[in-house]
Amino acid sequence: MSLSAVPLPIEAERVVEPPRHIPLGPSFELIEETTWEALAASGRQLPFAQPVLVKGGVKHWPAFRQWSFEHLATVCESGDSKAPVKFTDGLVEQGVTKGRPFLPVAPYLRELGKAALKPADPEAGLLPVAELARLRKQPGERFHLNWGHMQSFRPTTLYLAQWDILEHFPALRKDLLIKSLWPGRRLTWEYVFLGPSNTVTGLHNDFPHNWFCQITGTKEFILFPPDQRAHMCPAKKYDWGATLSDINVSRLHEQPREEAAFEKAHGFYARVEAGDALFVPRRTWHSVVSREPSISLGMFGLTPSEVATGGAWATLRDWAHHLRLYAWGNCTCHQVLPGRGGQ
Ligand SMILES: O=C(O)CCC(=O)C(=O)O
Repeated sequence: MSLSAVPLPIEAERVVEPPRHIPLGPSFELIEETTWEALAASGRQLPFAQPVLVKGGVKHWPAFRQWSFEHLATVCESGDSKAPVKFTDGLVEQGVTKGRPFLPVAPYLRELGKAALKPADPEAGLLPVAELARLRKQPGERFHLNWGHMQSFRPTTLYLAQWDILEHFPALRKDLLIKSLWPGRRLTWEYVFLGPSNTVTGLHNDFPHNWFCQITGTKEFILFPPDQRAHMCPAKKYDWGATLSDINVSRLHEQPREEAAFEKAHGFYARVEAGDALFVPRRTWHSVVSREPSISLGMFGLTPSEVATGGAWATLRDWAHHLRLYAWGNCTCHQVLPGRGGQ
């Protein structure tokens, strides 16, 4: 059987038994939603201190018009670039990092394209669409999310996350109007997230500011400013450029200590739809659940001084890690084999 004929496990496994206990979780308020026009009129400059969702913020990009699962599948089949790439094996933030499958991308993207034809249930998710519409009329109102949703499925295990697509296909860069989001002198680093509905990216923060752009599909984001760190249960597990959390948003009901800490947090909720751009300030804790098959792009942007400080610190930590002096056997970059340290 050829590889492309093997069915890919992109559907999340549904959990049918009724949950014994549904956590209350943190309190939230809606993220500030705005437009480029309103931001320009206000004179506000980057980097913003709080997360901001620019509705339709990348609708002017060629990528928004052209990038579909089929289009990217065709690109991935072009030239001599059919080589398999390393996927993530679902969550890398919590628990033991497992081996990551190497797969060709095009058949996976075609499966996602088929799945994207099925409409998503507007009532499912962390916040039903009707409740979101009500909250938009009540700015500042605090609310809780439906954590029962997180117990209704096991996160999809096959997720092509944080893939540096432009390294493989540099011609795609012309579809991204990067300067429209990151003007001025900044070093940017772009990567895509390609996955089905019900992918879960666990709670973590990144050291640079990030413009997160949604090309197709919808994702739910929860975000917590750096001052909420006391409630985030920072993990000892190592990841380049990020701080991870021991809170597993998918299994919160099984983590009494983490659940108690997390419940004290106050955060922002954002529903990021196709064409939106979300600004995630540096060190903002966040976790992401996809509602629909998605093509998303993250763009870290660093000034030369941020490269010299944050970048140098991350690089030093990385050297120490690879010299086995720091967090060896407890990281997202090396697979842990039974009875052995990281490999
Ligand atoms: O879209 C996702 O699943 C994760 C995005 C994210 O965590 C990031 O861009 O920092």
